[in-house]
Amino acid sequence: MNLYALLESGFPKDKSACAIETHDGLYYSWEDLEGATSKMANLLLALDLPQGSRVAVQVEKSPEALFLYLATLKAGLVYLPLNTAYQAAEMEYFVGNAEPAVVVCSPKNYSWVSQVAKKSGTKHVFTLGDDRSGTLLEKAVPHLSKGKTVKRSDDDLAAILYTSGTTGRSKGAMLSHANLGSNAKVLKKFWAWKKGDVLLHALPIFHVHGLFVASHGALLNGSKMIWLPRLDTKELIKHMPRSTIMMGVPTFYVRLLLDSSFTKNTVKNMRLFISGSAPLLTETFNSFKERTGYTILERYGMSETAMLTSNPYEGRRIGGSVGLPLPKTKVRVIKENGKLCGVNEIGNVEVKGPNIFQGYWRMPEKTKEEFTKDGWFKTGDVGRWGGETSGGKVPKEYLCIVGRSKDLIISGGYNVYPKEIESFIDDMPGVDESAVIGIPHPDFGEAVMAVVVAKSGHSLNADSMIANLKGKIANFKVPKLIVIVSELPRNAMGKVQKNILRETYCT
Ligand code: MCA
Ligand code: AMP
Repeated sequence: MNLYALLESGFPKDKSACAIETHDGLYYSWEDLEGATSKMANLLLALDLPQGSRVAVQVEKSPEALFLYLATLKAGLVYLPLNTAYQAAEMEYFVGNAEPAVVVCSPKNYSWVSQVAKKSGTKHVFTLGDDRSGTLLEKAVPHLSKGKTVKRSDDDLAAILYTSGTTGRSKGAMLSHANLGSNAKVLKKFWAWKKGDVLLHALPIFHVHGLFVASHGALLNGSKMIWLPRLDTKELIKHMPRSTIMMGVPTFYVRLLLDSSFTKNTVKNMRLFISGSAPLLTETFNSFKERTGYTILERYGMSETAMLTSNPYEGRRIGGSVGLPLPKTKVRVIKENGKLCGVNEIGNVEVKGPNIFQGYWRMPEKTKEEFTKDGWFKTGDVGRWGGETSGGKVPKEYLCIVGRSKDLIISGGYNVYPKEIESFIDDMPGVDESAVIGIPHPDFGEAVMAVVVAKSGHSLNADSMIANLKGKIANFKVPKLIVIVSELPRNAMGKVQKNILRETYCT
């Protein structure tokens, strides 16, 4: 079934009801949402693209950007969202790898993005601004505001999400209509979406969390969304009294707690706070409970799998645990020798279920490596069942994520792959070598740090290196700190010992 048809089955009968309210006071009814989605879908259909064609989108958050996602589904094409922070070199890689038939970018980026797109053979480049400007909407105007949803089977691709994955360069995780649809249905029930729910939406819509978990929930439940372009604590506090659900990365909760105007009164209408994408510190979990009386529900997932586990809606939510496997999803924790871990034993987390992706785009070998022979996906996360957190004893059915076997930094919910940053730093003049690690950060949870060795006879300046990197890679990947050293610690095999660097800089 086409995922759009599934989502549409949840839209309310009263089409004049509000589907989206924006921060600047605009109201979009369900009729507006369906009409704009159909117009854009009909525009895409008029391009007469072969099945499986990708629509790559790098635009600022707006209701129209969400309608473009829905239109791509409705037209049976494959949606490929891209972080707005990506710069030319990053876009060249994604567009070159995915070879989209359509690219949609912000009007302000048209000159360079269209160059990148043309280089990869993309014929159709549209623009879409966050103020309803751009050629996409202009070209969609003459099209009908009604139309059939293109039939798609369960295994047909709905979206490709680029992720650093467990190793190597960014890979496109291929998600089918059924992968996303099954997860949306499970979450609707598991989190007890109700009539009258209002979702406070301040996440970006180019990742699983904001695009699928949050938006799908509201759409499938026919619920209104209060649509904020980005995290702005004051705006969250302003709109929260009229909302019932919020989803955020841990930084959302850290920042809310720093604001003294965030009180019990702010949350008086809320029923559910959900956190994910990165570990929520038990300190934040406890302080939030103390301030508001609410227990944050933490859940765990990946781009390749959508949501895997969640603390319960009814029942005990435990700080430091990501909860129980979701219905239909199987989770196991495995020792290095392939045996199942017992309670409180640490091992690799592997998963199975209808939500697990179809593989990495054009990387069959990589895909094979990431699955076990008996079909379990290796998450690259390290966990245990039960045990103890600072909140007390954890029941044996609850999963705790204790680390990662993959060399990955998660900063404010964004993944950063150290190898990629190291290669940019190593290419800089005067640099001999570098090692990138994650260090604790009070706001982002983890922050990127680089330890760099200069070539002999050269001197390096950390500040100018940071400034230089800002022009080349997405800002969230740029190290917040660069330290210049005379050499990197190495083991007998000559491998850089990042554990020693972490011990040195993480305290
Ligand atoms: C912005 N900066 C960052 C980050 N965001 N640096 C490191 N990590 C970040 N996440 C940079 C800015 O460019 C700026 O740099 C400086 O840090 C301060 O920015 P600030 O204005 O404070 O940032 P912000 O605009 O308030 O954004 C912070 C944020 C945002 C709200 C945490 O990053 C965010 O919305 N993160 C959510 C990511 C997300 O949705 N992840 C879900 C992935 P300068 O000072 O140089 O200009 S999906 C997923 O992980 C799975 C499937 C799951 O389980 O959900
Ligand atoms: P991505 O594939 O970019 O969406 O990132 C997925 C990764 O985020 C997972 O493999 C975990 O390492 C991490 N992650 C997501 N949710 C949580 C959570 N609640 N606690 C700890 N790590 C998480």
